[in-house]
Amino acid sequence: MYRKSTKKILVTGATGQIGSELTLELRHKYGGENVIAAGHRRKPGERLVSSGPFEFIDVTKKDELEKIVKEYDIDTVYHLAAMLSATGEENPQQAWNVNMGSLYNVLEIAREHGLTRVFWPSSIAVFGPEAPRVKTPQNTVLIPKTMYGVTKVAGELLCNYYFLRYGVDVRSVRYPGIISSETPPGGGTTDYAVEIFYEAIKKKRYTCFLRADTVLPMMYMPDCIKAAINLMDADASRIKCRTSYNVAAISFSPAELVAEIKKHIPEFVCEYKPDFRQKIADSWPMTIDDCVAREDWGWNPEYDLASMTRDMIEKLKKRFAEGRL
Ligand code: AKB
Repeated sequence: MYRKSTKKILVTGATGQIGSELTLELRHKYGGENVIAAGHRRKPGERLVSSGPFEFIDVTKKDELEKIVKEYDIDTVYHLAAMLSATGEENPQQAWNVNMGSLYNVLEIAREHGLTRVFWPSSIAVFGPEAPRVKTPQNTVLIPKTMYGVTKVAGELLCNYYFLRYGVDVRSVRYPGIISSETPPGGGTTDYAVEIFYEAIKKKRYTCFLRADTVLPMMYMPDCIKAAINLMDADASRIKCRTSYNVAAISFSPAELVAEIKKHIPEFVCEYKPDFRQKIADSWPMTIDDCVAREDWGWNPEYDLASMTRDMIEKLKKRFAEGRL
């Protein structure tokens, strides 16, 4: 039987916070030519363009997506393009269209073209205040209060449906806030935990849009990439959850993060001016129970608050010194 020897991967949302780093890691693993990066409006960084193919597509348009899938003979999709929680509240209709329209297109194309695997990130935003906020379990009530959360719950159900009905091997994790040093996030409620590092290094001051005591689940980028790749590499027999897996790493408040940053930058000062994002944060879990992901496919994060903070500051200080921040 004919078998393709190499995976042909498409990453949508490749210019975004997760996409820009995940694409490079996948290219490292599978070869630059075999990982096609797709973005929409944002200009791709130099490394993204020089390390493999890059295409501009609008993932809400099925024909644009399908053209790339056919042209490159794609068998695996990491579908990351999405609007996040805070921008989603500014334009809920667009958030629904982008998040649900694009996921529906990806799943339909996976069904029609028999794609091998699809990765789609869900989020802790699927939970609302009715769910336990401490050690939020894998299976609990999902009544999100944001449109972003609504699209993530609906998306999880759609993924599960496509698996059960059509056998599409779609896999997902519920990411917490992601902290990264390469590409800043855009439009999320957890974005403060990235902005704070840039401002601490550049200005030694930051005004936080959440209250000092707002504890949220977070994860450092190397663990975020590890979660996606380990889940996609796992044997299908180990994937028992086809909605989305809880994955946890670190939970902290802005005050705890400030105290950790001060160990490296003692003169750093943080003020607090909560805005509309506080309400979103207050509806989300504080800590996550990820025992199912640990049991099923061996999830095990590496970074804690201290090691993440040290690494972020080291990387950003270097870029600042080189005039690249
Ligand atoms: C957001 O804040 O919207 C995202 C998320 C937790 O999914 N970072």
